[in-house]
Formats: sequence, C-alpha cells, structure tokens
Amino acid sequence: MPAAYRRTLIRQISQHAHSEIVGMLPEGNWITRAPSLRRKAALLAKVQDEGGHGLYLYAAAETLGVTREELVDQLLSGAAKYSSIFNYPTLTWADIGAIGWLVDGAAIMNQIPLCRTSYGPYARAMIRICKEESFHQRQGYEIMLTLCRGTPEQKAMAQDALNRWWWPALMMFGPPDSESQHTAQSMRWKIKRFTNDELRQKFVDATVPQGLYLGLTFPDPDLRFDPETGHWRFGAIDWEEFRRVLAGYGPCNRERLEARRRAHAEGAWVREAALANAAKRRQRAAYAAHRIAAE
Ligand code: FAQ
Repeated sequence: MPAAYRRTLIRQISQHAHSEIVGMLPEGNWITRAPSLRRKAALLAKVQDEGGHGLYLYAAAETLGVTREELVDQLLSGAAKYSSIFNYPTLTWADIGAIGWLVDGAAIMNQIPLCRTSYGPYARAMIRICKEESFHQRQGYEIMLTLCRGTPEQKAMAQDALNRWWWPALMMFGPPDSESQHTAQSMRWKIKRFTNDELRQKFVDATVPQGLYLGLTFPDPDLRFDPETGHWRFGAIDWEEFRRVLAGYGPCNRERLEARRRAHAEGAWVREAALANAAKRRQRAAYAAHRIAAE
C-alpha cells in the first residue's frame, strides 16, 4: 500500500472517529432533560450508537498500523481535528431535533458514498453506520415535525434551532472545492467519490423541501430554486467562521476537549479493570489447557 494513501486514510478515518466520539457531547447534554420517557430512550440509544460508530472507525484505522492509544492521544492533545459542527452549543430541546435532521442528514449524504470507498475496512464500517444514521435523521425530523405542529412557542423554538444550525451544517462538508487541499488526490484514489461542493449541493437539494414542509424559513435570503438546473441555489457561506472554529475558537471547542480529557481520566479505572480481567481469563485458560494436557 502506498505510504501517502495509508496516511490519508488514517487522517480521514481517525478524524471521522473523533467526530463521532466528540459528537456524543452536544446531544448527551440533553439526555437528562428530554421531555418524555420515549424521547429520553431514543436519545440515549442514539448517543450510544454514535459511541459505537467511533469504535468501529477506530478499529478500521487500527488496521492501517496506528494504535488506539496514539489516536486518542492526538485527540486529547488537541493535535487531531474533529468535525467543526460539534463545537456549537445545544441551547434548547429543538437543537436535538435540528441535530438529527441536519447534522445526521449531512453525515449520511457524505457517508453513503463512503460505503463504496476504496479501502475495505472503512467501507464495511460505513454500511452499518449509515443504516443507524438514517434512523437518527428520522428521529430528528420527527422531533422537528412535532414542535412545528405544536404551540407557537414550540414552532419558534424549532425555527431558532434551524437558524443556528443551518450554516454550520453546510460547513460540515468541508471547504469549497477550490480551497480543498485533499479532494483531488482522494478522488483519484477513490477514497472520496464526490467533492465537498457536490455533496453540499445534494444536501441542500434534499433538505430544503423538508424544511418547507415543516413550515420553516431558512436563514438565507439568497436561497432560491433554479428551475433550469433543478437545484436550490444558496448564499455565501461564512468561511471565516469555519476557519475560526477549526483553529480552536468556536463557541465550545475548549469545553469539548475538557469534557473528553475528564472522561478519559475518570475512565482510567475501567481500562485497568478490563486489562486485569483479560489477564485473569488468559491465565485461567492457560491453566485449564495445562490440566487437560496433563490428564
Ligand atoms: N470540520 O481538503 P479537505 C457525524 C479539514 S460524523 C473539521 O476538504 P478532506 C456523525 C480537513 O480535515 C461527521 N475539519 O479535506 C454524527 C482538512 O484538514 P487536515 C464527520 C474539517 O479530508 C452525527 C482540511 O480541513 N464526518 O457527524 C472539516 O478531503 C450526529 C482541508 O479539507 C466525517 O469525518 C470540518 N467540517 O475532506 C455524530 C466523514 N472539513 O486533515 C454525532 C469523513 C474539512 O489537512 C451526532 N470525512 N476539514 O488537517 C470526509 O468525508 C472528509 O474528511 C471531509 C473533508 C469531507 C470532512
């Protein structure tokens, strides 16, 4: 395997894994405050799914010769990137609907093509992940639908969440093609099968009709349907904001890393106990094998 292909995969898969793990934090913030038992159970299951996705992806990255410890260190030291979207706060319950609808919706748009990416272990992990993400997207949209059919206050909450999450969701697809360092090479290697701008446009085309069905307004005065091309045209994205978030100055960057560092430190005893248990099992198995051989 060419060294640069391996490096690119480790970079992309590990950033993807970190995104899933850090992505548990904004929604985890609402588990204790979900408005009903049904909503709480669904949210708990969703956040747990995201943790599982992180683990499949770390395992896929490990097949390329990097260790889990190295990857976790890169995240905790702040050296590794994770998706910009998870540096925004979840202020109201409607944000949980907006994350499912928009963030999982954007994630699926980006990840469906990855089910056929050129590196098998990554592609196979993506198949299961996409099935779960599509369920997440529906639970988010259903929260939005319930709020939009509720009281005027609930509908206003849904509108406010759309206003805050729309532009950051468009930034999830990465810089415009003209500024994307890696797209051309990753397309040649068939790691990426569509460019950042192509996927962003597909997402806008799929999502705008869903928002209009909810009776919501997109926070973009330039958004209009172009009948000639069949696409929804959208206004300029604030790439300065994107660069600020990537540089560590988003609304929650510091809080997210602190939460991950704290969780890692507080989980040390779990890792120690798991290792001790594995050692005990190995010892017992060796003893049993020895006894059978002696009989
Ligand atoms: N945030 O040259 P490109 C999810 C970086 S999973 C932060 O275009 P590339 C599930 C990029 O890494 C969401 N950094 O790069 C969920 C590169 O930096 P580097 C994550 C970004 O790789 C839902 C530099 O900018 N999904 O949401 C971002 O060809 C709900 C130049 O960019 C994936 O990771 C960004 N938005 O294309 C979980 C999918 N965009 O490494 C919980 C897999 C770009 O040179 C709750 N990844 N950068 O230092 C990909 O498809 C690609 O890596 C892209 C970027 C499209 C993200």
